[in-house]
Amino acid sequence: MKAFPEKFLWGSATSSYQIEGAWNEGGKGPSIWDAFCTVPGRVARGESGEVACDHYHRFKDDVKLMKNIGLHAYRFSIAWARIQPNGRGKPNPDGIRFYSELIDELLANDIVPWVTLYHWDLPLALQMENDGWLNPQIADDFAAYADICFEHFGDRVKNWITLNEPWVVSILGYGQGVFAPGRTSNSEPYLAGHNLLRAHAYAVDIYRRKYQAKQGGQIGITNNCDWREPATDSQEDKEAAQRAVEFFLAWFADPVYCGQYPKVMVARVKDRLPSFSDKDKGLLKNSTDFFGLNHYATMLAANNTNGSRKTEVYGNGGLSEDQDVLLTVKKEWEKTDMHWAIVPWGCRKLLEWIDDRYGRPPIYITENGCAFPEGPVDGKVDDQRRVDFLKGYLSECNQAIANGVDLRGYFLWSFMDNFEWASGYSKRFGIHYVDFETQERIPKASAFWYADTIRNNGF
Ligand code: PNW
Repeated sequence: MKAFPEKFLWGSATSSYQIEGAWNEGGKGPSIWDAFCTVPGRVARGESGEVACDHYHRFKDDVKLMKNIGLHAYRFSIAWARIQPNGRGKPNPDGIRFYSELIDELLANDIVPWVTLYHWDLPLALQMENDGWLNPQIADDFAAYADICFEHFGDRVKNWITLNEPWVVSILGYGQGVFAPGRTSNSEPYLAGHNLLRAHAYAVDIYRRKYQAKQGGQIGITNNCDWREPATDSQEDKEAAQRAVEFFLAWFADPVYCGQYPKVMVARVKDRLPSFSDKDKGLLKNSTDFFGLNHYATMLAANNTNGSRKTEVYGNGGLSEDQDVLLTVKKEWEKTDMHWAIVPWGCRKLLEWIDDRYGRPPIYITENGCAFPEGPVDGKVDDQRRVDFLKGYLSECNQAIANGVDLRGYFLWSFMDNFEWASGYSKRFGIHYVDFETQERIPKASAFWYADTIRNNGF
């Protein structure tokens, strides 16, 4: 049996646009994902989050399901456009009420809420009127929105995550254009990333000055990163793998720990990488109370001088021409339905890399999981491959802890099948199966396995 530390936090996660539906109810304004889904060809089969899991109406039943598997914690996100329909100004009472009731329901069931303030569903008005994350003004807008959330929910919410995966927002939203707002550029990702970091820092500053002492919570940021293993033992490939992780993760983690971008990025991106003002540097440095990590996959990295060979994998390491890194996967590695390679030891190596670079920070894995297409047979869903995946990744987490990493919790993505962005409803990450016609939920074998694991604090 793999036993975890007594206080290890076992959770599961979702996000607003992926599960709530009710896209225009309760005074909610449109978000960039509501708009993006209407653009022909952007989302598989023209699907959208209009209804999704109808969680907005079914949240009480969903909390019951969480209680059934014994979750300690539930990570969800707040839709900014429910709180401020135009992204600015007075809070919308119905939006406040919805999240307030959800939080109360969780607490009544002994489930600790972990709240993400931004999981990609930017109020459309801020995109149309202000160019979204390209405009420096957004840092103040985001901080004002965060202030409203701290004020209304902070008496009960003690765990805040400012942003989910600024890398995805920047690279997939402004570089490759496969996510909202669908822009393609080799400079905008660095500008968007810069303003995302500033927004994070301004929100944390408000929390720390106005709320933290009184409310007694913690606040941090969640970044995503895959592991990059050197393709060969050559010095060049080792450097390429290191460079790839810096372009992926240190891009956002160095500023929040050290107040600056990694040297390798400054040297290579040159004037397309903005620089921080002294004020911003000061606010960024040490602006996270924990390291939030979303981790899914591993690739091999080789040096690729002058970007001569092209990596063509969805969700690759970013703007590859800036990195001169060629990414590949081993044929024998098993892949999920997203074509992401299942390499559990990659998770341990990444945790150790973080531990080393940032001086043993407390780490929470805020997402890990896999898409497999299994559906119900005679009312049951046998997703043994997901159970195997979880065993593999959790074993390596356990080993990382044994090796000295301060890993404090794990949130399984996802609590239920949901709207998987550009892939629509076809990619199923949930430990609960969702029938999107009837909205019936069926716990998969992995949900029962996870319940046992939580109960035993190991497996
Ligand atoms: C994360 N990539 O997204 C998100 O936080 C979730 O909302 C999402 O459902 C989950 O992972 C599964 O996709 C990512 O291309 C999307 O590297 C793309 C990438 C990574 C994470």
